[in-house]
Amino acid sequence: MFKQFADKLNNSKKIVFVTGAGISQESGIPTFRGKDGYWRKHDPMKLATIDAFYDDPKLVWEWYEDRRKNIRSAQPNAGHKAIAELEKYKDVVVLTQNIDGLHQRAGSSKVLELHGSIIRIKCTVCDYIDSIPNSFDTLPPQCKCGNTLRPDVVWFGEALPQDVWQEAIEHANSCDVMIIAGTSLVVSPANTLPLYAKQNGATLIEVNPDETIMSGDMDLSLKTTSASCLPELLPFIKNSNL
Ligand code: BV8
Ligand code: ZN
Repeated sequence: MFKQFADKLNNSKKIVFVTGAGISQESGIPTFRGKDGYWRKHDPMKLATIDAFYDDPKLVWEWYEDRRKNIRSAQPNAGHKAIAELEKYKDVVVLTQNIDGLHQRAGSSKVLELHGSIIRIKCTVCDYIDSIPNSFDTLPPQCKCGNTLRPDVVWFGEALPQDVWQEAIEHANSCDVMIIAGTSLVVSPANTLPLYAKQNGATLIEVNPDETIMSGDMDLSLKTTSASCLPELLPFIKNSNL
């Protein structure tokens, strides 16, 4: 699959991965827009908003608790593991839209969570932030300041954490290969990262069984799944010295 880019991959210094829900699909985690994305007939796009949270914080918490239970019982797949393995040979950075933490569980050390993490909570008012306890006595859980706690994720209409976003742009601007795996590239500003890399002359490789809005701008668009495809990268990288 990667034969025509063997030299580019072999000589690459820095590889940046931009990933989305599709890379965790083979770990049994529903994607956002796929037919399996709906929860109790709720459209995830509608639930992942501050308005939905203030309308019905218990419902939104139940949604995250359901997802968290599913994520806890999930395992990183061959796609996550291949990316982690590549770190032995190249400078690898993962810019993920996923809040599931599976890249880190696979062993990736440089992961930027553009949209936050489901295993962190924060207060809606004070600056309390913490990793999530195993379970809550009541939903929505309360902060010691008396206000409501929320998952430390970025909801639609909310800005991304600026320090994380600025760092993500720097990585996109300084890579020589960008691999975009398992994302529909519908959500902004994450979907602008390939543009930064392209402007920097990087080689863009897409891994997605379906067409995306940027498939035409890719140097290589592999219409397959990430768990079956990404392990095939290793032979092209292994025999190159750092
Ligand atoms: C912001 C965290 C500004 C929570 C998420 C109108 C037009 C354009 C843009 C907008 C608009 N209205 C609003 C906007 C901006 C909005 C946006 O982009 N909306 C889209 C829907 C149009 N963006 C925002 O609101 C962002 N914030 O702009 O702030 C601002 C600035 C200053 C001050 C205030 C505000 C915030 C966006 C982040 C939202 N949070 N997640 C949670 O997860 O619960 S987004 C969430 O959805 C995910 O994180 C992810 O980013 C996104 C889902 O996209 P994908 O991951 O790509 O998943 P999807 O299901 O779409 O696709 C899966 C793909 O995988 C498919 O292509 C499929 O074919 C493929 N696939 C499937 N199986 C496999 C596979 N590929 C490989 N292998 C497989 N096995
Ligand atoms: Zn508080």
